[in-house]
Amino acid sequence: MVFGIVGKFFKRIKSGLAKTRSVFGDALRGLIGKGRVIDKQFLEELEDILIAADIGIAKTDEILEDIQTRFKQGEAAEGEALLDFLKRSLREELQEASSDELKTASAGPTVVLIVGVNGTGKTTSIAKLAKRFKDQGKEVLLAAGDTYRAAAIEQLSIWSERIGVDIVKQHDGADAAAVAFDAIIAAEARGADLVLIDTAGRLHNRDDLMRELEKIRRVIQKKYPEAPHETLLVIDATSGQNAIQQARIFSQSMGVSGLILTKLDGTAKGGCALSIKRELGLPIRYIGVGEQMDDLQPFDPDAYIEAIFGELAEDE
Ligand SMILES: Nc1nc2c(ncn2[C@@H]2O[C@H](COP(=O)(O)OP(=O)(O)O)[C@@H](O)[C@H]2O)c(=O)[nH]1
Ligand SMILES: [Mg+2]
Repeated sequence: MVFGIVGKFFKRIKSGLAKTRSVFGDALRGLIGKGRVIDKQFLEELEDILIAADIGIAKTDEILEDIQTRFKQGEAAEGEALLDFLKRSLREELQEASSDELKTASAGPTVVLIVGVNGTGKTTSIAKLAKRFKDQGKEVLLAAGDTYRAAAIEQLSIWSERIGVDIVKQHDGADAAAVAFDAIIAAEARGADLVLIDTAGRLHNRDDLMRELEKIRRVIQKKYPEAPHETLLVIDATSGQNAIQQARIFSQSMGVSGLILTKLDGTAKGGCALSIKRELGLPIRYIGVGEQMDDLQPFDPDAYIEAIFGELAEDE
């Protein structure tokens, strides 16, 4: 298999990105097919496809320019060569994905703070991460830091039971920072490896929310100055440019270290991984490609590009 991508893992990504592949991949192959004359019409059609997939204007312009310098105008370029060029160009954009899954603590538990707007998938992503790390033999502890709604605490409690990991929680309306602090103390006491902290995505207003999140960080840092070891911002891939706006607000005040891009299965605009990464300059750490427990995967640029182009889709 190309790039040595593991079968089962790749299957999940491939099925999760089916919408993007059926629009973007198919359109590309339709346009380029067995080759194309590089002319104005071709460039315009290609531009439409790249923009429609949400790859972003900056990257699209770059690709169009590169094509004009690499391929002779007015002459037929081989389909294979064009597709290869496009793949490599998009792949480059996603390059610096870190090879480590998560930055871990040198001593004591690794603390991961999960932030993002309501409904983006924070709580379910925490459940998926907890399951993932538990399966790797790690001891995981959840912190129900979205104390704004009782339902949010309940939701995380249900996940903790299903997955079989412990949870630290208080009543709704409790101080989220206190919950986070309790969780860290508990994690240290029992020698847990990983603490995943859920947070609210909405409070009375944005300033309140940012203050609450900052307070959580401050309180954690009293105990472990280098924590949280990761602050992952959850972004809903179906919300387009809006997602980038939200991300800016969070990353300005929260020291976000990476992104979890959810709901890629719900959009044909899977190219947003490129525009989001480019605009925010933050690495994508995990992608959500469905509602099942194993539908959160470490972001693998090679697998991602293969899945949206989809040549491998015809192999099976
Ligand atoms: N299809 C799909 N749905 C997702 C994904 N991630 C989360 N969801 C759904 O999004 C909804 C909101 O998720 P939740 O974790 O409660 O969001 P929160 O408000 O940020 O905590 C739930 O119905 C999840 O099942 C994903 O990758 N794909
Ligand atoms: Mg939630």
